[in-house]
Parts: sequence; C-alpha cells; structure tokens
Amino acid sequence: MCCLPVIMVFSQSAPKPYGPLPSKGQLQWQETEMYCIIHFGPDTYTDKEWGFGDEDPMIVNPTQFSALQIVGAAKAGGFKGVVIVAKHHDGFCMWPTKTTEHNISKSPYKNGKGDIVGEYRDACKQLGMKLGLYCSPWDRNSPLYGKPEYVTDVYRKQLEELYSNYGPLFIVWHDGANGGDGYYGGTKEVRKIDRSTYYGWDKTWGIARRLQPNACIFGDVGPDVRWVGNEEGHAGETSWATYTPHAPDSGKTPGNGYTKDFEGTAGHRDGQYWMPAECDVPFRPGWFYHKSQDGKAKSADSLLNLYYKSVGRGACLDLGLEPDQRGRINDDDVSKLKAFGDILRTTFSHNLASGATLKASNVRGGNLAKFGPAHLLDNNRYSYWATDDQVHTPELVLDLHKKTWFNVIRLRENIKLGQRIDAIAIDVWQDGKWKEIATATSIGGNRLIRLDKGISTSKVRLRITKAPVCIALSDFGLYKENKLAPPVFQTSLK
Ligand code: FUL
Repeated sequence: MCCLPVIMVFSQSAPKPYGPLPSKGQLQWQETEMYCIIHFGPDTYTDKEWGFGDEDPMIVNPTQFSALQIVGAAKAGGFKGVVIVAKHHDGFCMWPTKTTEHNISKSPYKNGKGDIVGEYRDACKQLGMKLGLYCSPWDRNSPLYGKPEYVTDVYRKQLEELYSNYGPLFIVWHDGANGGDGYYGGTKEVRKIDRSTYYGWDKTWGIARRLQPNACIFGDVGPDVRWVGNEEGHAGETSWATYTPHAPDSGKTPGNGYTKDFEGTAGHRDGQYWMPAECDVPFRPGWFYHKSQDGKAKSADSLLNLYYKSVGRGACLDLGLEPDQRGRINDDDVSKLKAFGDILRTTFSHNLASGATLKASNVRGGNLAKFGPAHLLDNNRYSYWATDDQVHTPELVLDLHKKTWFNVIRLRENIKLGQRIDAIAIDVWQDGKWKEIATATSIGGNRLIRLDKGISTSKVRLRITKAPVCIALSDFGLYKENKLAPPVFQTSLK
C-alpha cells in the first residue's frame, strides 16, 4: 500500500445549476427584452377599447395600412419584436379564418382578400423582427362562447390556424380578461365562465407546444412568462425570475395561480418555476387608437424610465402601439419611439468598463481562461465569471485607469445556471477610500442600476453580498446615459 499525496482539488467543471432553469424559448425571450403589442381592429373605428362583438366588418377599412411602417416604427424604437392582436375581445379575426365569418375577408380591405396578420408576418421577416400573436380567449361575438364547443371548435381551431400559418413565433399571448356581457350571436346577454377551468389550459397550451415549440406562453399565470400584475409597465424593485402560482383560495398551495393574492410583481425567490415577468403598458392612454389621444403618447424620457423599471429589473417591456384608422402609426408617436431608440442605442453602445483591469477575490478552480472575470466584458450573456463552490460572496475590483463618468451600471447572470445572486453592492474609489453608491437585489438575466446623479471615479468595486451558492456572473457594464434631442421625423418606409 502506498499513500497518495493530498492535493487541493479546485473545481474545473461548471457550477451545478441552481433552482428552476429557463427553457430555450425563455432564454430567447429574455434576450428580446423589448417588444410592442399592436392593437388594431374594429375598436380603431368605433373609438372603443372593448368592442361588444356586434361591429359591422365593413367599418374596418384601412386605406393606407402598412405593416412595414408599423413594425418599422417599433424597430426604430429599439424594440426587437411585435405581438399582433389577431383577435380582440370583440371576436373579429384579422386573418381570413375558417372558424367564423366575422373576419377581415368580410371587410372592404383589399376587397375581402386582405390578411393583416400575414402582412405583419412578412414585414417582420423583412425587417428582422420577432413575431408573437395574441388571440383573445374571450369572444363577445361567438354564439358558442360559454359552451364547451367554443373552446374545442372555435378558439383552439383559431390557435391552430394562427400557429400553423404565421410562425415562427417567439411568444403567444393569452389575455386574462374574460366573460361578461356581449353580442354572442345576437343573444346580447351576460356569459360567465370560470377562467381557470373553461379554456382547458393544458390542452390549449399544448397547441403552442406542438406547433411553435420555441414560443413562450404568456398568461396571468405563465406558464412561461407571467403577467407582472399591473398595466403600467413596471416590475418590482426586486423581481425574481422564479415564481409559484398558487391555487385559488388555498393560501400558499401551488396551483393554477388564479388567486387574489397575486404576487407577479416581485415573483418568489424560491419559486417553483422559471417564470419571469412581462411588463405591458400602452404607449398612449388606451390600447387602441383614439383621435382624442393624439399627442398623448409617452415621451422618450418616460419610456426610458419604464425601460429601467422593466428591462432593468429582469423583465421584458411590452409596449402597446396603436395604429390609426389609416392603418399607420401617427407621426408624433413615430418620432417619440425613434428618440427613445436613439437614447438606448447611444447609451448602451459603449461599455465604459471595457478597458478596465479586473481583479476578482476568487476564480473557480483558479481557471482564469474558463471562469475568469474577463468574461464579464466580452458581451456574451452566457460566458461568465464563476467562483469556487464554497465562495458565495466574492468581490471584484475594476481599475478603469482614468476618471470615468457614468450613471448606469449593468449586471447579468448566466441564467442557464439559474438565478443565483440575491444581492450586490457597488462601491467607488473616492478620496482614498471606498464609498458605497448603490445596492441591488435579484440580478438574473438583466439588472440596470440608474444612479440619481452620475459619478466620476477611476476604480469601481462590486461586492456580491448575498447568494445561496457560488456565482456565475456574465456581464458587468458602466454606461453614460445619452439623451439626445428628439430627431426631426422622416418617413423612410412606405
Ligand atoms: C387586457 C385587455 O383587456 C386589453 O384590452 C388589452 O388587450 C391588454 C393588452 O390586455 O387584458
């Protein structure tokens, strides 16, 4: 028998994933960060937000409809995708569906040969934008609404048509609004349903899983992306990507999530599922176009505020755009979107930390090439600085070599390994000592810290102050927010 020398073994393998993990579709959704939901249909012509279902298809007559102009305006705003409302609560289908006569083929648009959803699909392809679809479960036109046949013969068939003919989709959007009064084939009555059981969600969601396997399913309660709990466009200051929907009236038992104590704004640190939040908010006061709201679209500055409170808190921002009766986004709205996009592009195009020398208190297995802090600056969400298993609260010093002014800090975890970090603090070197300037919780796929006032310093320190496991941080950025004057509007798309 011989004795082997005792060797300190440092881990060279990747950290073990922590908690629930995102699917491929959820990773792609996270990278999308911002998209626009577009409401256009009978309500655009009746000045309503929720059509009753008795609208005459003849009113839908956009004489200058341009999906390219609409999707182009979103793109100029820095948005990477659009979600098209293919059918709103009024039941009018914007594509030539076989499931109901109440659709675009009965309108004067293109003499009944139009397909608005198809035009959006083509525009997205041309402009390199992602496409998602919204098809309202509640249908105030269908005589069958409230009966099981509506779900099996109408709603699910509509989803099948949409998911088969208009992909690839990055998200499918299921509205929470449900039941109530409506036209319902002329009966004009109140039809109530139990929204947690009526739509047979498992089977209904199964259609998306089968036909669009990479699409995330959005709903009040997920299953892939949860509603944030408000329509104001912001997540909680702390917003975990993980979440456990609770059963109705059962306190804290996991269930289908249709419960009064909705906790989507903050999520749950120890949530059972990876189910990050989407923050939806209309650009103007309403989701549909109303002439009386011309000039009332949010300014570039307020969009920027919302960006920090949604995307900056690990959620995605879903901004409602409202094409007018011509079928175009109004010029004032277009120029505000463009001004917002310009601020984002100029602010985030240059990471002021890129030339810094980095010194980490610990690197996993001492393996700088694989797990070193240089990965924080390579602009890759999935390469990362990791620590040894037992090191949960490391520090990192960035020497910027010269005084540098910044007012935004960006942190990202490699979420393929889960959400690992609870809390961090940032210090700057001032007057010969470290001074704490910011703290944050719930880092996840993206965390932006916007300082009240910018700061000038030559050294920055990041402290991970709480984590249940070793860290896997992929990104560290310092930025100078660049607010440009709104540009003069120019039409470049037909
Ligand atoms: C809500 C709907 O009731 C609104 O009309 C709008 O479509 C919004 C995006 O979702 O629940």
